[in-house]
Amino acid sequence: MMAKNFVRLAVVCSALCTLLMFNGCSSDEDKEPNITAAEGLFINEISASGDDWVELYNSTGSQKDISGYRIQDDGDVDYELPDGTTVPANGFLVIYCDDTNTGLHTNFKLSSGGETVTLKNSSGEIAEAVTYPKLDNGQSYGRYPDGSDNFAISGNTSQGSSNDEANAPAITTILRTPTVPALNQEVTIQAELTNTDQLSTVKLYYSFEGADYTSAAMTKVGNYYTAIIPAQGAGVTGTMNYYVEAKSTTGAVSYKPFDAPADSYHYLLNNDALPALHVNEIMASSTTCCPDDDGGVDEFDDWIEIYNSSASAIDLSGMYLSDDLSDPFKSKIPNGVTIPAGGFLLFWADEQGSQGPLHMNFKLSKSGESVGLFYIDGRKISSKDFGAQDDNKSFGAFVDGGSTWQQFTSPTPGASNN
Ligand SMILES: [Ca+2]
Ligand SMILES: [Ca+2]
Ligand SMILES: [Ca+2]
Ligand SMILES: [Ca+2]
Repeated sequence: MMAKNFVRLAVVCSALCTLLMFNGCSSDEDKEPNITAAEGLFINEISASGDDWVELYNSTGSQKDISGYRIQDDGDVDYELPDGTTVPANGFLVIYCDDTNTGLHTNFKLSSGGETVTLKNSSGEIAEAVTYPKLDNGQSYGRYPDGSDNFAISGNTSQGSSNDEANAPAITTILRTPTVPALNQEVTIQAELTNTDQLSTVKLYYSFEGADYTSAAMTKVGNYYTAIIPAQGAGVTGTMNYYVEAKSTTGAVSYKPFDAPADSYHYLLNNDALPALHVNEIMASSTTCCPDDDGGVDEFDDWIEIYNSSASAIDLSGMYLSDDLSDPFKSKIPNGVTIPAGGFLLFWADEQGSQGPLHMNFKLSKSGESVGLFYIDGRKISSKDFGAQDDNKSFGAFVDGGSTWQQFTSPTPGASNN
């Protein structure tokens, strides 16, 4: 995964360098030929998050046979379209990038972070290449109008049909301040949009504890459309759900999250007493110490030990671990994870969630950073900043749960440090 991303990054960089180099040249002969555009065939729309697909558009009045054409992303492999593949006159053809490797289904997927899709003709010449940006679920990158040189991110997709009707402003980012609201505190929601030429309205919708959604117009302040969710009153606890809607003057609508209101963002107003849990010991660089338990293969991964100093078992379901104290919701602890009274539990910081519920989606930096345990509402339970670490030595509290930390040459993963 890392290696693949690195290769992709390298390819993007080299493509970018090439582009910059061509920009500096005045000679036309350095430019890539755009064979299909001349032929009226276009990569017209790309979806790369959730469902990955590429839509081709034929702007001419006659059917085009593209048997043997090849399509490729930034990876090393390309995919040959089968015999008999055609794009109808003034019509569209969808190629599904779902890694199934048959018919109109390619042997690769697309990166939601952005990359280049290349179409080659049956002679292997590059017919067209489109570099798309980061895309979220429900968004696509396409030509407006169909077959033109004007690209935009749309908050709506139009797989297999004209882009024009679907063109909607796209909501790229949503921010919440504060990240972890206290009881009876107002909360500011900010939305960043792109493709706003035809923007009509931006609205925030919010609902507390399952009530009907209330809408609030979002007004542009700096780069962001902004609205406020009011404070809910002293002592009021519960769940606030919210989402953002953007409408174009043509009536096209987009949402974030894209399938709102079925899906929404939320925060929790909560005043539970925080549990007696402690970040107790960490390992940030292991080569020989204490491998994890995945499938009998020794993996010398980073880990975090949590200590329950109370006299009762504690259920950690829905709490969070993070290596960034400003991003408490980084890695959610799944349901069913408990620590017995006075007990210890090891979490693996290995970015290998498929290895089980105790595997978190971050690693610890040998050069030092922070690790925190956060409650279900994002409030901090326990955290520790640490400096540069030596291989195979841990850093932990002595005594368990205490505030004085030291290096251990004999780590005690899952057991007392005392
Ligand atoms: Ca389309
Ligand atoms: Ca590490
Ligand atoms: Ca592992
Ligand atoms: Ca320990």
